[in-house]
This record gives sequence, structure tokens and C-alpha cells, in this order.
Amino acid sequence: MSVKIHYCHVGYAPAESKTFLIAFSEGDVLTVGKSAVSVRFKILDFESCVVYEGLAEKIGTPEYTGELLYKGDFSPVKNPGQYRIVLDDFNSESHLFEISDEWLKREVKANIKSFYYQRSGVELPAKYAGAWARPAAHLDDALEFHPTMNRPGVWNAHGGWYDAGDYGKYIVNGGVSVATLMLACELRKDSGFVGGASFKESFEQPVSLLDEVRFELEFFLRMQDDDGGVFFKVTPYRWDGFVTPSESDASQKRYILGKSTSSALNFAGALAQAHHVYADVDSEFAEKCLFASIRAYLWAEKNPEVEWPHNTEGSGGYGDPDLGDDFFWARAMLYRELKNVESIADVGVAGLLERLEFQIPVDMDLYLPTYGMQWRSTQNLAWYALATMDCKWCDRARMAFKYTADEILHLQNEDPYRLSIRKFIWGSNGDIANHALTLYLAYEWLHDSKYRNAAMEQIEFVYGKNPVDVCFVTGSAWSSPKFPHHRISHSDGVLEPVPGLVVGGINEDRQDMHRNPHYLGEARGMSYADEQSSFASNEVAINWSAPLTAALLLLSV
Ligand code: 9MR
Repeated sequence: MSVKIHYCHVGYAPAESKTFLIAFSEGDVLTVGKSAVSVRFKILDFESCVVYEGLAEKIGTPEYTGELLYKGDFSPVKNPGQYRIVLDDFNSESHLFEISDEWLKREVKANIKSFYYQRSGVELPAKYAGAWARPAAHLDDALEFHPTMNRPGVWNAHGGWYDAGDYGKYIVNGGVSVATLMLACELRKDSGFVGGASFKESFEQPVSLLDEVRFELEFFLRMQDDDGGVFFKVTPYRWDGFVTPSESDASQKRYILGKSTSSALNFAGALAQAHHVYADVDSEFAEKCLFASIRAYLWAEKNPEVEWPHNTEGSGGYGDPDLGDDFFWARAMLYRELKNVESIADVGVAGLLERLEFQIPVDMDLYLPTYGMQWRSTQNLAWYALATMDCKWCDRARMAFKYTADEILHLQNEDPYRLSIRKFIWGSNGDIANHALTLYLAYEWLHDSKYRNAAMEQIEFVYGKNPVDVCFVTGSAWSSPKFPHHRISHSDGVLEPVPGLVVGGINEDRQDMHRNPHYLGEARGMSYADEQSSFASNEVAINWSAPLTAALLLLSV
């Protein structure tokens, strides 16, 4: 009989609850007996001494896997060390895992560093990048405009992060990613991972989140056109093969392409927040960000319906027909900053504050918070801005997060894996991490530990407590993806993929079937393949890494 033990492969924190699942497949149910209400388990330490014995209780069968699940709880085990779960009756045991406060910190660091590895246009020296060092390529400092734009001249769009497994650089998606990371920086100003006053000196340190975020923001600033509008993306002419950035340079040209209302708004929202985050780190830079944000917002006001570029040869679409949530995001972030600027004349935009004050309540009625952010729906960033400022809407915004977190909790209570998503979409791990982040925000303001615990349970799913028994972050556990859809990992000559990157994960829509990946089962919850060809389940992306990094950072202190 094959029995599976689903647990958090990286470990558990001593003070947190510690649960795991035992899964029997349908055929096995006969042997276990439908009436068996519990299953015995033991926890053994590194020396194989039994430190805990317990009974796992039957909790049900998720429709998306068909497994019969039992839940074990060994929360009383708190001593730091290495342990394994043993099921004597079924001759089955887990790998060793850790109980300690260290794994969370290790994962925060690895996740932050993964953005460094996504840097474009600069050398990653061995001193910082180790085996994954690479020379500067894709400088992007004199890009021609895409042929579809019919615009002469060249543009400097140097720097920034590659979006995902491909070599595109996008404002939509870059925006929500950088904003999510800044949210964590704001709330954890004093964390050693965030950095701060030492910014200039530490710019090269790849573990300071503020430094890393600035790398993307500097690229954002370069993407603003002279009229305030913002280009949409930097794209290779055709999709690159699985080659290095240098080989890509040798084989084809890259172009700049856009502009659109969505990119102007993503830019405006992110750079207004940058003003907030960098004000006491580098006030000159912060001011530059605020001016750029205002110019982009004014452009969007005048050009409210400019569509995203429809060319998707060589890069992704990120086409979003509903921009109301993005307007709300930009408005609320700008409002939070402009309220605090000494004199509104300083920024030279008479009437803007009044317009924002008039429009924000309308946005609030139309765009309630979602369970989590996505590149497509960004209103939670607006609610976050209102919840963190001294204004008449602050309480309402915090309550809105509480109601949303309660709904997430309700959904989690109905699911044996403690998930609140009801569909595994492309990038389901990003959704799960984003739900965790929403829960955490409710905890931040209400201090009720049920939200924090629930956030942690979602994180455990990403790190191994899932139906496919995969820790979805590269390099983090024995079960981590080995063959992510990631051009750098494939082409760098290093056996191990670039570490710290979260892959999209279970995706029941399986949009890559034409590439013949070997999904792990028929059931929708088994829709994952650790194969390079599986771009729909095994690609990495900054907008999935960002909420995971943010949630981990918030949970780790
Ligand atoms: O994350 C995006 C997902 O929501 C879309 O369904 C999918 C198809 O349009 O695209 C995903 O984003 C990809 C982007 O278009 C190009 N770079 C890789 C991204 C992650 O797969």
C-alpha cells in the first residue's frame, strides 16, 4: 500500500502549530477501513529516539485529489532539531525536517536573493552570485522602438528584473511585484533583511531588500517617456530559446514597446509608494520617484483608455481590460504621499489632491479587497495605502482587510489542505502566497493569532505540505524543482537551478499539454510537472516570488 505523508519539507517553527497529512489513495481505503477514525504516528529525533506519539484523525477527501486524508498534530514538540514522522503500521516515514526558527530566515534570504539573480543588464560577480555568476548582457541602453511603433530613435531601458523564465521586462507585473515587496519593507523597516540608512554603501549587497527593490525602480524611472507616459515592456523580437542572456544578445535584437494606461498606473502606484519607503533613506531619490509618479498619473488621467500593446511575439501580453483597480491603487498611494507634502504647490499640481479626495470613495465602493493581489487585480495596494495613513478611511480599510481575512479563513476551514483558493490557476503558488499576505495584514492590525496561523498554513503548502509532495522553491529542500522553466537555470551550465525561485505550481488548466509534460496524475490537484517544458506549472515569476518573500519576511520576525 502506498501511503503518502504531506508535511512542510523545510520545517516548522518551535512556537507554531505543527501539522501534517497522511494520504491514502482510493484503493487503499478498503485496507485502512472507511471506519478507521485514526492512524498512529510517531515523531523521531535525529538519533531515532521517539519524542512524541499521537493519533492522526480522519479529516476527509478533497475532490481535487480523491485522497483519504488524516491529520496529525505534533505541536508539543518544540525543541530545535531534526525530526521525522514515522507510521509503523504502514512501514512509511518522512524525510528529516527541521524544527527551528532558522528555516524561515533562511528562506527569506533565499527569496530576496532570487531577485538579484533575475537582474538584467549587469554582471553578477562570483563574489555574490557564486556558481550562478554571469557576465553583463542585455544592456538595453540604446533600444530601438518596436517596429509596430513606427518611432525613430533609441531609448535607454537598462536594468530591472527579468519577469520570469523568459527575458522580457514588464512594467505591468513589475509594478505589483515591487509594490508587494515595498509593503513588507514598510512594515518591517527595522529588519536586517530590509536595509535602510546604509543603502548607498550596501547597494551591492544582494540580501538587502531595499537595495534590490531600488534596482527595479531605477529601471522603472528609465521607462518613463518625456510626456509622462510609461512604456509597457522590453521584449526580444522573438521568444528566446533556452540560451544565456549573452547568447540571446548574439542571436537577436531587443525592443522597447508601449505605452499604455495600465503601465502608467502601475508605475504611478509603485513610485508613489517608493517616495514613502525611501524618504528617510535617500530623500533626493524619493522626491524623484514622487514627481515621476505624478507625471505618470496625470498622463493616465488624460489617456484613460490606451490599451496594452497587442504584440505578444517574444514576450507575454499582460493585457488587462479593467483598469479601475489600477486607478484606485495609483490614487490611494499618491494621496498618502501628497497629504504629507508640506505645500501642494511644491509639487506643482493644483487640484490633484482634491480630485483624489473625490475619486477615492467611489473607487472604494467599486473595488473591494480581493483575497490576494494578482497582476490583474491590484486594489489591495490601494486599501493598504489607506489602512496605513492617518485619514478618515483608515479604519474602514483595516476592517475591509479583516472581513476579507475572515472569508479566507472560512474557506480554509472547509479544505483539508487548508487552502483558500478554489481553483489551481497558472501561478497558484502566487495566489496562495498572496492569500497568506492578506491574512498577515489582518494580523498586523488586529493582533489575533488565528490570522497569523492561517497565513503560516498557506506557506506550508508552498513548502511541501501539498498533494504532489514538492517544495515549490528551488534549492530549498530535497523535493524542490530541478527543471524549472527558466532560461537562465537551463543555460548556465550549473546542475542546480538558480535558488530561491518559486515556481507557478499546480495548474489545472494545463495550457502546456502540447509540449507533453508528464503531469503527476489525472486529478486537478495533481497538475504539476517538474519539467522544463511545463511553462504552465513550472515557470518562475517575480509576481509569485514577491508575495512569498513579503509573507515570509513578515512572519519571520
Ligand atoms: O502570470 C501570467 C498568467 O496569469 C497568464 O495566465 C499567463 C498567460 O497569459 O501569463 C503569465 O505570465 C507570463 C507572462 O505572460 C510572460 N512571462 C512569463 C509569465 C509567467 O508565466
